[in-house]
Amino acid sequence: MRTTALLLLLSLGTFAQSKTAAKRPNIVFIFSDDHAYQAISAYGNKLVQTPNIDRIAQGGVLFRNALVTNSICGPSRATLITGKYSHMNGYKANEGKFDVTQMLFPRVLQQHDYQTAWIGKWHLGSLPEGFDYWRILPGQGFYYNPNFIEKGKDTARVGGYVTDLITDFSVDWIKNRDSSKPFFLVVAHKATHREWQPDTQDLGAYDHINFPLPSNFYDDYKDRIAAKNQDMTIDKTMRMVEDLKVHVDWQRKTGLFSRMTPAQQAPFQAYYEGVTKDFDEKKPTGKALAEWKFQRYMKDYLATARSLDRNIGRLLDYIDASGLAENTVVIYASDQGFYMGEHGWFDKRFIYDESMRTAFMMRYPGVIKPGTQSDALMANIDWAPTMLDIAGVKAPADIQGRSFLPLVKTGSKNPAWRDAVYYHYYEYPEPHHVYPHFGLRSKQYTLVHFYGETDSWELYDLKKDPTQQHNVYKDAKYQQVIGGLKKQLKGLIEEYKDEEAMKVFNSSRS
Ligand code: SGN
Ligand code: CA
Repeated sequence: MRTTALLLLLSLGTFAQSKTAAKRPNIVFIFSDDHAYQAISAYGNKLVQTPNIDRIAQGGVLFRNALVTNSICGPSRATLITGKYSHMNGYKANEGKFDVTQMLFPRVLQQHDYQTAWIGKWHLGSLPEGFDYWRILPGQGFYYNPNFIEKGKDTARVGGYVTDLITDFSVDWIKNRDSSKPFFLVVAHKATHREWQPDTQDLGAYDHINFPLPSNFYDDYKDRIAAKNQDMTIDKTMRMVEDLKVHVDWQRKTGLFSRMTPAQQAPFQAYYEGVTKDFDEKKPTGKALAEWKFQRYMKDYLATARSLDRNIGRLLDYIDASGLAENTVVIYASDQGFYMGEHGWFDKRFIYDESMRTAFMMRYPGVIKPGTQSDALMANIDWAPTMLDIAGVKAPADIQGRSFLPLVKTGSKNPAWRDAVYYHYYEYPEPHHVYPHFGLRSKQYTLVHFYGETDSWELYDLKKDPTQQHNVYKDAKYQQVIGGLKKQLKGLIEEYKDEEAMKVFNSSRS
């Protein structure tokens, strides 16, 4: 009799446990590459619409101050999966092999019975760990007919357009997963990375738009040594053939074009021959050339983003139609911000606004009220601990970020939060000659120290100078502010244990 009761109790226990397990939310993390918040309608862009990305924001929260701690690809990915700064996870630049033997939060999820998968661009040198399934692009990957490396299988070339393929693989994985467990899936797109090759159906989608030049397109970089030293202007750095597809040798089909099938190449070639004709007729030089390049850049970049948005719509439709939506958190984020002609630039890297600030939105039915917006200084070190929080798992002590869930939950009472984000960038000189630098960003200020071949400081008052063109570091009026911010910066360097930065900070003579 007693045994039966015990058995009953035990089985009830198991039932209760599996019920809680079943209730733990799934997490779909859609991660794009170089997709600027300026290019997203949820962030106020009125020239092009991104209705599907906007759906995620409308269904939950949009972060207006989501910041990255080192604005390039590999380091951002390493921070996503460790919740740590580059100097702690060891991946400071896009080079070498990321150490996958360290604590990775997806592995912690696995230990708590989550199924985990990474599909798409990985870009960390080593092969993934902490994922039950993965299918990744080697390195940067290709837009057309890319190769994929699949867990346990050989590398294979797959026919099609990369954004469609990554979405197809993701939907298939969700369909075929073990549905007795909750899951965490990263859908890691290649779009909208350079060299912006649109899907053939999107060619010319924005040709009717004359994009306005950013107010600081012709920035003179006065009083800014690092901005002067960079090699990332649309005018000088952007390449006519590879980036802008003008005068491509279609016979020889070099580089990226070499992978296209004749059926893919035909509309592509016809379209860019039209672009080349326009160029040859106008023969732009000087400012006219810089502006011609800017228009072409915007059109190709945004056409590439069009497929990204459409495919995100397809994934969301599947999540909704399959009944998963109610118990699935959907996140959209870009690995960093990107310049859309501000300061005359493309690319990223700098602590300045357009590269440090990234798109981030999250839909969490029943927990976050649709249409919520947050101005909190949230950073990519917070992404891992937030996802662990969603899964009900305690974050390992060495994670450096914090869950932002308490800030945005329905009925949250404005809990205490950080008032500045620490930043440290390393990769120099190639590919874009941006000096290494560290600094902080608060709601009002950006203070930054450039080091290595230079020893210089900059301060921006973001309230008075939102386009960050006036370095007021030497301005007498700001000396007191600088004293306070330097103390705060030193405190952050200590808190995050950045020994290299501390040495540089202490030896700076300027
Ligand atoms: C490539 C690009 C660079 C870009 C880096 C890093 N050149 O080298 O413009 O900054 O990737 O980008 S390209 O001609 O090969 O496109 S990241 O997003 O992976 O960090
Ligand atoms: Ca990137």
